[in-house]
Amino acid sequence: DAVRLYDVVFVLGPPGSGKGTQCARIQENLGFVHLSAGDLLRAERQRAGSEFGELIETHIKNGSIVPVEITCKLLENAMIASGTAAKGFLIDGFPRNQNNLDGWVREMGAKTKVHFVLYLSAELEICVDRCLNRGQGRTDDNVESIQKRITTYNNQTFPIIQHYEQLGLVREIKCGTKTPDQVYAEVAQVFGNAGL
Ligand code: UP5
Ligand code: MG
Repeated sequence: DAVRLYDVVFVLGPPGSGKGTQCARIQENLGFVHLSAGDLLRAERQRAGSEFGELIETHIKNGSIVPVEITCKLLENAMIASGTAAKGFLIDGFPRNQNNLDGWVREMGAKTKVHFVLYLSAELEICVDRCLNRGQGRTDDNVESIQKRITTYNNQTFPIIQHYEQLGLVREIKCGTKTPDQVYAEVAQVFGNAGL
């Protein structure tokens, strides 16, 4: 059998920058399937019989990053489960550190083409407010966890964005003071320019 080459766009940016919000719109309008690594980990945490539930919750509360073996498997399973209709996959909130990137390249590098990284940037104070006001009962939407998420973002995730920047693959949209509609208008342009 020919190996299917999955089309992928990574979506990165600080906590609360609007990754999930924009991915929902891209999925609806452009035919991509939205896979949030955080949502997949939260679902695995709740799954009866999961051997990883406690480990995942500890990482989420501490704003630290779950080992790539777990996250990458959840992503690959979700890609397989979504069937063949998807135009491509938006991978939201991954890869977040060097371990994630190495694991992805090892397991998925030959099966995927990463077209670009959509980088949603926003001032960190705005991001904190958005997380605190989200009201979805997330165990990491408290001041202490948010501070830890931001530290992890600065120390571990931003270098991954810089890595892709050096490859010419980053498309940045500054989102802090824009409405979701205004951000989406720019997102749609980025995808259009990429022919996606
Ligand atoms: N909002 C959105 N856009 C707005 C706008 N333009 N103007 C005004 N308000 C706007 O948005 C956040 C809130 O802001 C919402 O209320 C929204 O309505 C509003 P959202 O779209 O949810 O932002 P998003 O960037 O998705 O924020 P999220 O909190 O999900 O980002 P994180 O990166 O912190 O969370 P994630 O779920 O990706 O990860 C959580 C944890 O899981 C990590 O800390 C880590 O512990 C673990 N994890 C891993 O270990 N590995 C992974 O690969 C992924 C996650
Ligand atoms: Mg999200």
